[in-house]
Amino acid sequence: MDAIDRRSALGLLAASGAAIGSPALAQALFDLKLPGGNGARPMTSAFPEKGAMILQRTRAPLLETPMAVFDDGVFTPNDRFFVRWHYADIPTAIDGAAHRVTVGGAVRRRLSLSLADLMAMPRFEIAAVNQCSGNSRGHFAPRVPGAQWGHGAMGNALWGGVRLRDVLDRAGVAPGAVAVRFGGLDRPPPGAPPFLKSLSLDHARDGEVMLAFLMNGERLPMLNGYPLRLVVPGWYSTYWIKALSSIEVLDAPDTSYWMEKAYRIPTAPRASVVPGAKDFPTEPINRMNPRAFITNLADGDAIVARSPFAVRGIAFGGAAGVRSVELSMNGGRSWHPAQLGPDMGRYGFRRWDLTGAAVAPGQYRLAVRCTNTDGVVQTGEPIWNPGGYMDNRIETIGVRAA
Ligand SMILES: Nc1nc2c(c(=O)[nH]1)N[C@H]1C(S)=C(S)[C@@H](COP(=O)(O)O)O[C@H]1N2
Ligand SMILES: [Mo]
Repeated sequence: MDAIDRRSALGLLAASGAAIGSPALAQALFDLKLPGGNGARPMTSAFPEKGAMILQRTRAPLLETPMAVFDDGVFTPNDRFFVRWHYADIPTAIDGAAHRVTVGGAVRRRLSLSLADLMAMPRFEIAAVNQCSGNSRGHFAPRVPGAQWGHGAMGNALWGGVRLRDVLDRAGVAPGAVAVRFGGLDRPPPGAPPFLKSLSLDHARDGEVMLAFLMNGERLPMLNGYPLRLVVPGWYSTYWIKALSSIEVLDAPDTSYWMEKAYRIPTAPRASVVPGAKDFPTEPINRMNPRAFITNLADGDAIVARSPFAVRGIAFGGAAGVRSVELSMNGGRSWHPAQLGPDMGRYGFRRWDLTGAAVAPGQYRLAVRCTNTDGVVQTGEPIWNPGGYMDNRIETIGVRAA
């Protein structure tokens, strides 16, 4: 019952603007190595329930996970999990026992469910990557506005809670309903649209979309949506509404701001258009694409020449599982299959590793690519859209064998 009983207070957050600016808490700089420079960010440990994070913005908080954290295991620890909010007015204290999520709109019975109500329902658990639509945006060339993330606006957790389908069935979806809209406890400034996102009714009822009150077996950190969040496996986290407080069944498609105007991608292969393009058809961002990263070596590292060396990392298939991961030692001219770690669920991170053959002294460009179970493979081709979304270009790093 831990997930209900504890009352969380983020009193610190109110003061964090001041706290983070103070020399005692501002720590070393972390260089995200963004193309064109300007990648240095302070590290901070000043946020409640969070360890050392890369500070992208204080209010509303944007905290990035350092790549080395992903080397420790496929489940990202809650205290190192990235954070992203749109509006500064976020919940800072929630009494879990008093929290309610309402289910309304086109339903037979309006519901107001407590966490205890949800905990009494059949449980569901799934490993899934939560990745911001704009993860890696800082690597776009030419640059686009928005958070200049490196690759750490992602994380994988084991989410525990209940299926959205079961909640909707309890309310009874009215005939003719087409979509379901979700909102949380954060508040927009005057005049700005509330952060609401919606899914088609079929998607909402697919048995995978869930309401999570557990993250890696513990209650969610306040900054990651305590006490309850939506989890949409395989889809970008813009839909994963935090501090979930309202579920609204709609009898017409959602035309509100955050679906109609924001988080839209070009309807084009890889959501990519010519830089600067403006007039192109768009659609709401949706399924994630495959990605792979090297986690035990960073750009500029040295390896020992004439001796086998270990390379490892993580991969995920996006809206599908991981079929294979391959490593190149020559910038992508030839590829070697990596060994995959245990499958912890198709929407989660998958470990990969490979023992590189002994190489002569010199410079090498390592590249890693993932193919998912739908047969989609990463490429090195440029990707560009004005939102800075869906980057999944092949990751490469330079290493020196000496
Ligand atoms: N209530 C609420 N939920 C939200 C958001 C928000 O601003 N408010 N941002 C979304 C976006 S764009 C992202 S990337 C994820 C970030 O989840 P995290 O902070 O747990 O990593 O939350 C999503 N859910
Ligand atoms: Mo996001």
